[in-house]
Amino acid sequence: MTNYSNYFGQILILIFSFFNLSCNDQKSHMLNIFVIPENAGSVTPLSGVYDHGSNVVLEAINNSDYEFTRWSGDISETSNPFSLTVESEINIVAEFSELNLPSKDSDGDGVVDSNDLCPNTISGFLVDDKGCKVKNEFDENYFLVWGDEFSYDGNLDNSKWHHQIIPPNNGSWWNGEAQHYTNNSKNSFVSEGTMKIVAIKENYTVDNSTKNYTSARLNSKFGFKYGRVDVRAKLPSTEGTWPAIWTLGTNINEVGNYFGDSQGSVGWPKCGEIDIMEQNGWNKNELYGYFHYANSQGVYNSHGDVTNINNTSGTYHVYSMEWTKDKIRILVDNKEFVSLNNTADVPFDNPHYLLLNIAIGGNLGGDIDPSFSQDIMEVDYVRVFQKE
Ligand SMILES: [Ca+2]
Repeated sequence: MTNYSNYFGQILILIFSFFNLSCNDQKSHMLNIFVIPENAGSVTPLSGVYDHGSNVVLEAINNSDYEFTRWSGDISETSNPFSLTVESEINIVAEFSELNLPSKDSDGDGVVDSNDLCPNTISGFLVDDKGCKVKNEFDENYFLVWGDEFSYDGNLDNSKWHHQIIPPNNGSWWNGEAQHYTNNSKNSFVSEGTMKIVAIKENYTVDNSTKNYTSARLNSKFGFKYGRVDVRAKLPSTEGTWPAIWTLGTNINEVGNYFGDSQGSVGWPKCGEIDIMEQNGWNKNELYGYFHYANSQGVYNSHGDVTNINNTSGTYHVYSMEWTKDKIRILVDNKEFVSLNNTADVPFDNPHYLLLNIAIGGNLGGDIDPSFSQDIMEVDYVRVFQKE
């Protein structure tokens, strides 16, 4: 009798072997790669499907502030790169750990984490040496965003200040003023913790236009919309000096100013002007705070007031402005003396920059003391604050 069972058994083995062989030949497997912590780094290659028997070289690449620790999941390895043969579906975890870097500054405020008592400072605010925002001394809702303490010597900090020196009105400045503005260090410099703007009686020629006085007119290289400005200053006292601490819209199209046409070109008075501090040349016991602007019909308008003040050249006063979407207030020594409602009819919702200057003569300087030789505006600090 033929042994069918043996014959059948051999066929079964053959079929099984063939099936098994062909399966293994064509089989592919999923390689799943995970990174912990998620933002700590990456692995090459990425997760994917690999043929059975493939050799894969895994390399873990750390992001800054992290280092690779080990491979885990279905394997346990520390070498990197690491080579493995794919023979089944495999899950691999690349583990990283955060470096405890002495130079790490998580909130990017310039103070390293180990010294930072306020490690989550919002970008845009300046901080003290403890990494904490600097509160306004008059209003705790405001924090420092820009300023100059003038704690250096020599030329003004070029990263903060622009000298406006091109006369915009046919070789002259506006308002019949008698000076040229220069970037000469004798007209503006920093010493002993304060910045000096010095108006000097001297002949000076620009483009064939000669004036008998020089001075400086500074633009902040910083524009801001809403906030509080505090400038602590002593003012010149000589008859004919017209000191000013003020703002213009960064969209003004005035030739030679810092912003040029980079933020628009609407012209004056559409750009808006806020006079935080002005004095005339003949009464140094008066202080002007004024707003000049074009109303919503494009018509020039102004609003302002005058207040009494004593000893502006002998003692420091703080000249301030608080600007919100609802109101603009002008203050001296934190006492408001004029304000403007910031309605749809006034154009004070675009960024402004700061100007500091001494003009000589002209509309608000008036007659110049014939014995004038020079006079100074001395500025202890300029600070701009905003709310969070
Ligand atoms: Ca920090």
